[in-house]
Amino acid sequence: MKSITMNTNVLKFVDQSVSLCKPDKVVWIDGSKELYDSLLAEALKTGEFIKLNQELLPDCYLHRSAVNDVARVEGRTFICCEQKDDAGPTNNWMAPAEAYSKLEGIFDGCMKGRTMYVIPYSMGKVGTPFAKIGIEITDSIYVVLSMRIMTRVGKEILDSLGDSNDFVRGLHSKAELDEEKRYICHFPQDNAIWSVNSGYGGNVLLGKKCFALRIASCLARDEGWLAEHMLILGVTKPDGKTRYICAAFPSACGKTNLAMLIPPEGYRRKGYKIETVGDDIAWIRPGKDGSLYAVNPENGFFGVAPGTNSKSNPNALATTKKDTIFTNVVLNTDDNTVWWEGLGEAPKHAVNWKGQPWTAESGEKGAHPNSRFTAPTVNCPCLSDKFATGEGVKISAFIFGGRRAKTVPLVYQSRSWQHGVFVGSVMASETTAAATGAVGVLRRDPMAMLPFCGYNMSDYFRHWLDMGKKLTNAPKIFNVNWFRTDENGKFIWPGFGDNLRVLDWIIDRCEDAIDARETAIGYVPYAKDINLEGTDVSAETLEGLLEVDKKQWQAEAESIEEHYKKFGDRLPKELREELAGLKDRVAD
Ligand code: OXD
Ligand code: MN
Repeated sequence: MKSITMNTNVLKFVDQSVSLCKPDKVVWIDGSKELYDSLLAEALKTGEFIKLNQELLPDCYLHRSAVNDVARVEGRTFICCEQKDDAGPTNNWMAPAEAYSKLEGIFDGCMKGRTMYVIPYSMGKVGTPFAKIGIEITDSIYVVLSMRIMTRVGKEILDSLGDSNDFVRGLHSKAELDEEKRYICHFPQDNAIWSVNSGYGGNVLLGKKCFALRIASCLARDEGWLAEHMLILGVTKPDGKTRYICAAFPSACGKTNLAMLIPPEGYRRKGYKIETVGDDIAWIRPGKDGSLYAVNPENGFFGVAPGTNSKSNPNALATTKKDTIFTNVVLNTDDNTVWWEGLGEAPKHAVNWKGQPWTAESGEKGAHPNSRFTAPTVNCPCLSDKFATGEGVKISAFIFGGRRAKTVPLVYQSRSWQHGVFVGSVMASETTAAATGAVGVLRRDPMAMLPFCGYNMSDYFRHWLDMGKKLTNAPKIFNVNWFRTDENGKFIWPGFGDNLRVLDWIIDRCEDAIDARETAIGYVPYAKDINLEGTDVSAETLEGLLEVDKKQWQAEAESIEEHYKKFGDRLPKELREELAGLKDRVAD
């Protein structure tokens, strides 16, 4: 097929990839419906896609990844910069020359007998100051059809690139799906990403974690902005004004649920509204007014299916009712629809995520815990108008959070920007199934960026501290914990829509509309200031949720000290000072 650009940099990149991978043919993804339809037909023919009930789920398809390939592989994800120290203690590192040579061996001839697809795409809306362009080369139709949902794809992206060399080069091949030879390598100095031997979204939809976080975090450091693992939501209060909040949580901590929250009945009646701008990634730039402005650079949601239902997240469920690719969920063979744990009664006749006959009585999970839906952002019933404009929304607050059974109160506000950076740098949560490895273990996950920061995390903290100095109207920084449990291990706070009660307090604090109690860890609400009307939560329970126990925080400070050890001397001294301040304040 003829190329659809004259850009010599793009043509060279494609030629080099062809010489290396040796595909039978090359197809340029021009964004035309005819081309997508033909790829879909091929994927249906080979079984890569299964057509679902088109009356109930129009344009929806099921895809299954290989059983050994169901999650991001942090152990095989590398930052390939010249100096190991520049990747830092939290990343795997390989020297670029070594990585290129190792991966060239694997890519060599890997597309023989296959088609190479060239996908021009943009993160952010083309023509806005936020937009950045990528070219992903792949041998996977699943990748092409998913990138079509997750990003803006087509010939117009190349037109807007013109002759420029300013694009991220992504090379992906499923190769043999060999776990031993699976690598996700990032080359920040070349703006390049090489991913091989995986077909799982998080490893292969290169616009998402690889570009929009790992590579973009390096660009953001160099260019003076922030690329963050954050949702963006708008809260409209009865005064009709919308305030925007960015929030970072580790994977599968209810981030998509918070982004699409439905206000409790009483709040709806008063005129509160929540709008979603993004559920996973925020690109954030300072404006001329000294505030920060954020966009969601993606064009779709890659959400965790299990647990999504009409109570936890009706908006996400509605989003998946058309134009969606489901991965590794259960196929209900009675009506050819999909099902996952948490979606109500299990189907009588079904096929599990591995493609085997399955019933709930087997005691095994039918959907993989990390099964996903890939759905267009425009399907979301509560999508903000601001999404389509691609203009940044002004951020009032940053929220950090994680799953903490004890210690961390429902919400607290940091004492300053610097203290807020400290709070983000010590974020911690129990691990989930979105990443491979142990589940349920507490791990520190600074700003939820541990697997996504493309450079030394100490320098990333430094960048956050420096950004704050440049802002005259910086967002306030908060920490939340929806997950405190009672002595029986049950969650105390109802969560979901009721989290708006906490957002409401946060907004009041941003506008200096309300007092707070100063504690050793920051500002905590007076219990009377969190509206409990319409909940089963008693004032006494809330007092408990807001409690700051000095003993527990002494232990926390010790654990933070341990966490900081791995950063050595490169850790900004301001953060050590913050830790020392915390220690002082929680001392007996
Ligand atoms: C995701 C993740 O898939 O954070 O969004 O793992
Ligand atoms: Mn994520």
